[in-house]
Amino acid sequence: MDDLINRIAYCVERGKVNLAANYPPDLKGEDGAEELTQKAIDGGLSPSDVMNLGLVAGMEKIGIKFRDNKVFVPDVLISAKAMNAGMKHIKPFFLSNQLKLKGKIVIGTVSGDLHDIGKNILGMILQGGGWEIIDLGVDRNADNFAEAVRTHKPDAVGLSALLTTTMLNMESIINEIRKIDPGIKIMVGGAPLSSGFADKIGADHYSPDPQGALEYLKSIRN
Ligand code: B12
Repeated sequence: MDDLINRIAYCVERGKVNLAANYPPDLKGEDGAEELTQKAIDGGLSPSDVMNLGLVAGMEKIGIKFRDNKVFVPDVLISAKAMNAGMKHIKPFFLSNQLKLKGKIVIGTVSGDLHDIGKNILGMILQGGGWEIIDLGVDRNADNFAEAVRTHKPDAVGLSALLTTTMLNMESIINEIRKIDPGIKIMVGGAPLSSGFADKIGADHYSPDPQGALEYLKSIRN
C-alpha cells in the first residue's frame, strides 16, 4: 500500500492525470493520480495519508523543482491538474469532517494589475500543500481584501503584483487588512518585488516563489 501512495505522488509530480491521459508519454496506458487515489481509498488507506503522503507530497516535489528552475509553468499546471483529479476522491472526507485542511489563505492580484499567472501558481502550490485557497482574482483593491478577511477569517493573505506601478498599491491594502485583523500574516510576491520593499510596506513575508510562501506558512503553523 505504501507503493500505491508513492505512485500517487509520482503521478502528481509527473503530471499523469488519469488512465486516458497520453501525457507523459512514458506513462501512457497506465493509471494516473485519479485512478490510483480511488484505488487507495477503496483499499482502506486513510484519506489523510493518501492526501498528505501522496497528492501533497507530489505537489511539494514539483514546487521545489519549479523554485530551482528545473521545471516550468506548464509542468506546474499539469501537476496541479493531476492533484485535483485525485482530490475529487478525497473531497467527500472533508465534507464529512473526517479530514481537516491546514488553514485558509486569501490570495489576489492587487488593484490596477491584471496579471494572474503567478498568483494562480501560488494558489495551486499552496493548495497542493494542504491549505484552502480563497482566490479573489485580479485588480482587487483594499476594500476587496478587507472584506474577504472579515468574511473568511483566513490564517494569512497573499498579495501579488507584476507592475512597478501596482506594487505601490500593496501598502494601503496591507494597512486596510490590518484594520480588520492586526495580527494576520501578510505575504507579498511578484517579479518586481524585493524583501526590502516588503519590509518597507509592512508585509510579514516576501519570497520570489510560491515554495518560499509554503515554507513560511509551515513555520507559522509550527
Ligand atoms: C503575461 C504577461 C502579461 C499578460 C497577463 C496575462 C495574465 N493572465 O496574467 C497581459 C498581456 C494581459 C499583460 C498586460 C500588461 N503587461 Co505584462 N507581462 C506578462 C509577462 C510576459 C509574463 C508575466 C508572467 O505571467 N510571468 C510568469 C509567472 C509565473 O511569473 P510571476 O507572475 O512573476 O509569478 C511568480 C513569482 O513572481 C511568484 N509570485 C507571484 N505572485 C506572488 C505572490 C506571493 C505572495 C508569492 C509568495 C509569490 C508570488 O510566484 C510566481 C511563480 O513563481 C511579463 C514579462 C515577464 N517575462 O515576466 C510582462 C510584464 C509583467 N508586463 C508588463 C507590462 C508593462 C504590461 C502592460 C502595462 C502592457 C501594456 N502596455 O498594456 C499590461 C498591464 C495590464 C495590467 N493592468 O495589469 C511589464 C511590467 C513592467 C514593469 N516594470 O512594471 C512586463 C515585465 C513586461 C516588460 N518587460 O515590459 N502582461
